[in-house]
Amino acid sequence: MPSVSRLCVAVLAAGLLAAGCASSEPEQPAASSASAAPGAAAVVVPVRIAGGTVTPADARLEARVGQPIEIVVDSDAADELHVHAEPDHTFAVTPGTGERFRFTVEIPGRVEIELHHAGRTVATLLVRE
Ligand SMILES: [Cu+2]
Repeated sequence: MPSVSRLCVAVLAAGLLAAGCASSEPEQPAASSASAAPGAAAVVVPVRIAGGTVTPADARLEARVGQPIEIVVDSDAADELHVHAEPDHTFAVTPGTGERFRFTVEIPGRVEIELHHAGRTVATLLVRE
């Protein structure tokens, strides 16, 4: 959705990364403890786009700073995944099954994962130190 993309750019330009495209809630400080060990198991987020329906819808997930996060996409349409981390990540989704996108988050906080063409928030990660 172009208007969402533009809003997103505006939000990014304003430096309000943790607030996401569609939300202005204050960021919650994360409780501090040990960081994820190198080689920690990935948080896997299965995403499905079929006939214009996206699942999941804003799933709530937790991860550690530095822990790999892997989004596995089955889709019948092209889209754009946007991860609202600092720095943010944008991945091009192409139609197909088992497409994998992997990233890590280095700054604790709330990270929204959005599909910009579908205009949906797929998941929100709570990333702790
Ligand atoms: Cu976005």
